[in-house]
Amino acid sequence: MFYRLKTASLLTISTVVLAVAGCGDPATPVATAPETTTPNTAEAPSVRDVPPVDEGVRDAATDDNQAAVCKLEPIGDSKVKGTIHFEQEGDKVTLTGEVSGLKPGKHGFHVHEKGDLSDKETGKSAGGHFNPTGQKHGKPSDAERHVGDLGNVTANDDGVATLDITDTVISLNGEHSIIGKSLMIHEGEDVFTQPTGDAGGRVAFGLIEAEDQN
Ligand SMILES: [Cu+2]
Ligand SMILES: [Zn+2]
Repeated sequence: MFYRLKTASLLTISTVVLAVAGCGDPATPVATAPETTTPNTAEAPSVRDVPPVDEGVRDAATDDNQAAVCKLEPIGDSKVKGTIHFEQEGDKVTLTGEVSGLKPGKHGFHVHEKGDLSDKETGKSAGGHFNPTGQKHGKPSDAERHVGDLGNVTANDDGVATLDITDTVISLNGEHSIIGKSLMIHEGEDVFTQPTGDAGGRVAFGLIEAEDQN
């Protein structure tokens, strides 16, 4: 332990702080207190001073989001729910997940322009299809489409849709970023008519949130 005494002079200021703070072991003489307790007390405040990462202040335009998640909740008296994960790789976004409580068959599936889930009876608070480029409604594969046009999901006989969709128009970053927007599932099939595909009522929606991927 004696080798540590060599550093004691460097820790004089800390020793004073330590003494004032009363953090030292009362049974330990002042001269030896810093060698055992100063490193801890010097580190603890700096850890506490690091501001926590606040997901709410992420800037969709400048952030380098690689992953996002959306928890879908039922609208009105539907029983539709699920969790969708988004992963960005280059300009590709892959959506995976499961949605349950659906009627078997196809259901319109879009990113809508607002992340406002306040209207749980109709889902209208989420606004229309996310369309930052001012184009017409279309299929996911169409050159002209709303950025939010993801086509349909298909539920099996048990009412479960398993998603594995790749899209290169939506993004988790930049002008086409869907972070903070909503994901919407409709009662009926998107048949790609204008203006929004005639997919009928809204049965589930959720906020798309950036996720740390560590
Ligand atoms: Cu929609
Ligand atoms: Zn659309």
